[in-house]
Amino acid sequence: MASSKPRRVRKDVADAAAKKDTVPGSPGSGAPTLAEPTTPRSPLPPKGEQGTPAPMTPTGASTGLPPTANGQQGDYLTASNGARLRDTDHSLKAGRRGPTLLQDHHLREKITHFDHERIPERVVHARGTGAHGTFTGYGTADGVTRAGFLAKGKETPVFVRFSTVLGSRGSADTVRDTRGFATKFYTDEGTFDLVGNNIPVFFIQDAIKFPDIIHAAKPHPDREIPQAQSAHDTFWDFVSLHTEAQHHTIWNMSDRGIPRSYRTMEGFGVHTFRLVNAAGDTTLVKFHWKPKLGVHSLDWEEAQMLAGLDPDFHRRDLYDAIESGAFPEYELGLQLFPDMPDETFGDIDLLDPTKFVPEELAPVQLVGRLVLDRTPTNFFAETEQVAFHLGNLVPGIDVTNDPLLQGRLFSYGDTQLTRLAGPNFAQIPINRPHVPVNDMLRDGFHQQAVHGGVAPYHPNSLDGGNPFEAGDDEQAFLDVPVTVAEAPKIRANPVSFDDHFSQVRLFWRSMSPVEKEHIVRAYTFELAKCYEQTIKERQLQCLANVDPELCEQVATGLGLPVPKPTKELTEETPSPVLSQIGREWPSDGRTIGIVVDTDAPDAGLGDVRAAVFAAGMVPLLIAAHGGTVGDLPVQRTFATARSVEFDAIILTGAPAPAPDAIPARDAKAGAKANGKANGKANGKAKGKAIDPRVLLLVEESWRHAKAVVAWGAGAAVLEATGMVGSPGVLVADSGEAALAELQRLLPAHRVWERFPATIS
Ligand code: HDE
Repeated sequence: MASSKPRRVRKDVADAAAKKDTVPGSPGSGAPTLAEPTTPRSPLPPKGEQGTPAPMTPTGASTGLPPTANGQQGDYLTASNGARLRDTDHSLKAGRRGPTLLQDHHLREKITHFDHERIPERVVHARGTGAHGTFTGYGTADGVTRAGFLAKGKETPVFVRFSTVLGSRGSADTVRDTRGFATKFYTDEGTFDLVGNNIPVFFIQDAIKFPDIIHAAKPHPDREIPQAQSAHDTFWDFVSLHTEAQHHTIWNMSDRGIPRSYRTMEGFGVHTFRLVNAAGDTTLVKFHWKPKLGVHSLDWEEAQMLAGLDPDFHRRDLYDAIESGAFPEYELGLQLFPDMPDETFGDIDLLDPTKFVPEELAPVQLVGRLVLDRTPTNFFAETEQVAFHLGNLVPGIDVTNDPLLQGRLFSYGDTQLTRLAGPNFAQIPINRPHVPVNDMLRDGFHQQAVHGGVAPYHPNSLDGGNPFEAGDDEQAFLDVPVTVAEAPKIRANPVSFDDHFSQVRLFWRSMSPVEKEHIVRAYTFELAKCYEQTIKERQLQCLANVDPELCEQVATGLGLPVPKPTKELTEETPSPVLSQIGREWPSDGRTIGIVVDTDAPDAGLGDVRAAVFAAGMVPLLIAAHGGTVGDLPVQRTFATARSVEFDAIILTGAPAPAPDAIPARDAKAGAKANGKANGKANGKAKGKAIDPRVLLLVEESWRHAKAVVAWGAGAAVLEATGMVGSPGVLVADSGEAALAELQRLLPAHRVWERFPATIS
């Protein structure tokens, strides 16, 4: 019979067991498992000023908890119930060599939680990165909208998530793809989500086609390749059959498909929205984001190299810029159109999301400024759990009947039900409005609120009629009472939606010769990756309907016949603003690689580095080994530096190869062979061998049209590569002069004249 007395461990038995079983370093042995940490101390403070905003309850009231309240608190490791833990390194076993006990609740909790750490990634835009910031209104939109966050001087906290569309969460940043640019404005009138892309048009005109385009663009269902690419048969099969996709596709094939940085990328709301002012007057609008640093892209070879060398390139660039104080900035702009019954502007149907309105016809009016100045404290909690929704509108902004927009109004809330496991995703801290929430939504998975009252229905008398509906003059959101024409139910588009080619041609004609060449190369590359001949031919037919020269060049590259157009080639007026080339941009935040010879550092090195920094750029010293040169830190070594990271190179020396890097005999033979090939690129100048990694760095920079300047001993590198005299490759008299040359070259982003285009 079991004893009714509580069981006690006899001290003498416990002591004996401890003695027998104890090994140094095991719990209970008296010796710590590791030398440190053994003393409880406060958890790490949030990064700099980066504490998340104090958590709000779903009713908007602050919990009064410190900023990290949803993270770590207190000194001791605890279980999820708050009980302090003695040991988290060993499971509870029946003896040292015995089986693990089911009763080990800490083991089960730890592993169960881990087992469920992953949530489904977004079905599109899975790969992304986010940042916090502030939006400040200029007050210039007051006449057209009553949205309070656009008022003069009004500051609104925001969270932005940038993304690619096709790739999985772990895919590379620099793939050729559309980029998402989604902004959550936590306004005083509720949350407003502007969920845009870096391309102002979309693949399809009706939301019902979204699963089709995405199924076609995602990896093939049998082998699940290629990852994050459009260069495959199913993509080109769809876009060549469904020709309304051709406009978006040419933007993707242009340099816009491979942005240099999220900081040099435009954003577009794509659809036409409707603004309403205090008097109730309406205006149609298209939203634009204009980056302060201008629009700039990678070279295709750079993009491909980066996908392997630094798949996190855009993510890193964003964080580095913010953490170094070079805060990314964008201005919000509006293209405004009279709200006429036909919802067109000139002959452009404003409800067709495959069309844009050239800025020359409707200028972008700037209405506010966005500064991103804080990186997320926790990627999962913020960037991964943020849930955008086009239905998050504020008074003064309403939707139109764009059939793509209408479908999106459904999709964004719906997708979170699976991704964030239930209907209460708006209560997750990053999604919480910064105003009181007083909804009558109740219960559901992961409900965070403890709702009071007994009458979550309207009207009620039991809760005193609370909460009340807001009157028109109490900041209520009003649906604009747009007249809906009496019309038959029908599955069809407006006739104007049938024009699939005129704006593709407009875009092509707006490109500079070098950009046209890039587009030709992109189509040729992508189609050459397709296996099916009929798909290539069908896409060539589409290109024939865009422009004969484009079609001919791509067909030549593919070795296929050039088809004749089957549509009239309309005379489109170019929109010069679409070109990224030919304008000048600020050089802020650009990364300058400074090559240093540690054996003979130039005396002016420190001054140049300081001057680059003072000019608002990021100087990175590159040398044969880590450590310091004088008192300057070496930030990259020849082993870790690749040209793709830098916007320009300054050569302050001609470092010799490491003594044991290349056997002397081979170096000589190699130099001889190279010398024969091009006369100069023999890795030697004036008899001195140069580290081949430096030569590679400089040659790649040259191939990618980047400025390379040298002074002093650095000039020998340029001589060795045979580049002197090439546009944008310069030998200066001093460090100061070298920097001045760089500053002259950088505003154009690249030295485009180095490769004169052969296309007109
Ligand atoms: Fe999206 N889109 N989309 N989209 N979209 C999603 O929502 C969808 C479209 C865009 O960083 C999903 O929360 C449909 C246009 C961005 O979290 C999903 C249609 C534009 C993001 C969805 C479109 C976008 C998304 C996946 C056609 C530019 C990333 C996860 C009707 C104006 C947001 C999620 C973030 C994400 C559906 C078309 C931009 C499935 C049905 C046009 C930037 O709901």
